[in-house]
Amino acid sequence: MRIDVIAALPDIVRGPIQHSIVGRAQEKGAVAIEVHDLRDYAEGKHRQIDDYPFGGGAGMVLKPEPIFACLDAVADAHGDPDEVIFLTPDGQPFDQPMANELSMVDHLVLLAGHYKGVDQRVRDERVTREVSIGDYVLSGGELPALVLIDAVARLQPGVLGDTSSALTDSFQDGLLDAPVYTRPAEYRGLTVPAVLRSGNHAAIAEWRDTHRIEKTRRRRPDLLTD
Ligand code: 6GU
Repeated sequence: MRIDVIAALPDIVRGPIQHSIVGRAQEKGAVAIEVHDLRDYAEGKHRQIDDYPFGGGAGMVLKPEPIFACLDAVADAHGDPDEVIFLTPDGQPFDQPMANELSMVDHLVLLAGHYKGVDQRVRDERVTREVSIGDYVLSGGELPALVLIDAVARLQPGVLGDTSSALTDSFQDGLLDAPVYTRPAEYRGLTVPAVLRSGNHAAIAEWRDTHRIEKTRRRRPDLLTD
């Protein structure tokens, strides 16, 4: 899988992708990520990437030319992407089914806006999908792009040590995870539920199911009602 990220502040994206599971996914060749600095595609002495909004109003708007130029350069070098995703708070809410769907795509472009937004012509002509990571406002799409990359990279075959572990995640089957414990079995008088140490796999599975349903009912009843 290939992911091209186009960003006004590329350094925000570059740091974290070298670490953790996303870094491991790249080392394993499961995903290739390239981060493009929008300013590299801007013209003129000042390499300006944003400008005032027509009609007035607060905040700056990303200019169309550098974005079109960068998208063209990515397509020339690597072919037309399957999706061009614009990260924006007015997009479709990101969730696990969307992560699963995007993880099966060969080539994604992520456009991380900044300032007040991007010129609508980019959205009309080039963006195939608009995605939000939740109902709150961030100052740019860079952190949302990282969130999407992490969620998608960890689903690539061979990236997680245990291939079944992605399938047992919270949300993967619509329920939250059960509590987990590790050694020591007793710590400061706090013990691990005996069933988890019993070796009785059927009893352990039942304990986990019970706790997943109970936790989901308590914390996220909305997940149980569909
Ligand atoms: Cl994708 N972008 C910004 N700027 N803020 C957000 C967001 C995206 N998702 C939630 N808040």
